[in-house]
Amino acid sequence: TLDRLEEEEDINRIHDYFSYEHFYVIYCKFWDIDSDHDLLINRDDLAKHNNGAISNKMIDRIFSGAVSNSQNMKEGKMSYYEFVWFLISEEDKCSPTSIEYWFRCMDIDGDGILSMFELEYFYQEQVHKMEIYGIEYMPFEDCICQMLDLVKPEEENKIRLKDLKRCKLTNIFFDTFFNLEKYLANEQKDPFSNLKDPDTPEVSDWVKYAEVEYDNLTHEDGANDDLDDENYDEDFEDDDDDGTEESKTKKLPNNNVLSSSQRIASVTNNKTDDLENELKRWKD
Ligand SMILES: [Ca+2]
Ligand SMILES: [Ca+2]
Repeated sequence: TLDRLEEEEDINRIHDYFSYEHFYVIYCKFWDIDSDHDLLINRDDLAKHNNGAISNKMIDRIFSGAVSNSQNMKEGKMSYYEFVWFLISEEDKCSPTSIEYWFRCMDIDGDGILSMFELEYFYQEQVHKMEIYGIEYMPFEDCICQMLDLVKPEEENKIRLKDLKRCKLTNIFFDTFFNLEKYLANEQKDPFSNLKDPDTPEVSDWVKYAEVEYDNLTHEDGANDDLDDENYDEDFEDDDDDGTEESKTKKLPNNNVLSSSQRIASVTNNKTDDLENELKRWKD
């Protein structure tokens, strides 16, 4: 029975990870940047993600085959399946899978060590952007002191995967090197505010992100479309009626107007089964 219990817990976890809301959020993000809607995005599409938050050097690394060697990636195209992996890694930089993802991207020569040279290579682009925006920045030497202090690698000046997996603030580490927007936001925050409180149930950064984005996307739907007042009200009434947890995960807000996200939803519905299978394969 113990085995079975564990198994069930596992199934619930997977289900938590890939609820309908999560599919919806990932799909909307994908659809947004997939300008010709052929369900493949290229490097320039991905560079548009979150208004260009990810550095160009990192985008190039993602498309270099560092994290995926699939046929479409070899042809410079990222599928929805690889985008899922990317987005979860991007929004939850503390999970072991994400740490591996970004480590492989940053370890340019693949020797299992993030060298000072590799770190500087990524930091240069951040500096360049901060110069353009007129933001005061730390010289690389100071930045690296801070990062080594954060990660505390076993061997001096050599950051290995196991060092990062031990570190509790890998989001700060990674954002420093390739996500300027999040790096600057982290600078404003108490670095330890992200540490998990052992007394509260653990909610991953990914789940928090997906909840906020799902809310934004479903409300945007009412606010951005050219609705007259009547439809606008109905939109929100429906939203309220569907407020229970169960219905929220089972269906989308039931608008009377064919909105952009409904069109996405109809595509999503057709694809969800395929994607779900694909995702399960990926999880295994
Ligand atoms: Ca496309
Ligand atoms: Ca290396």
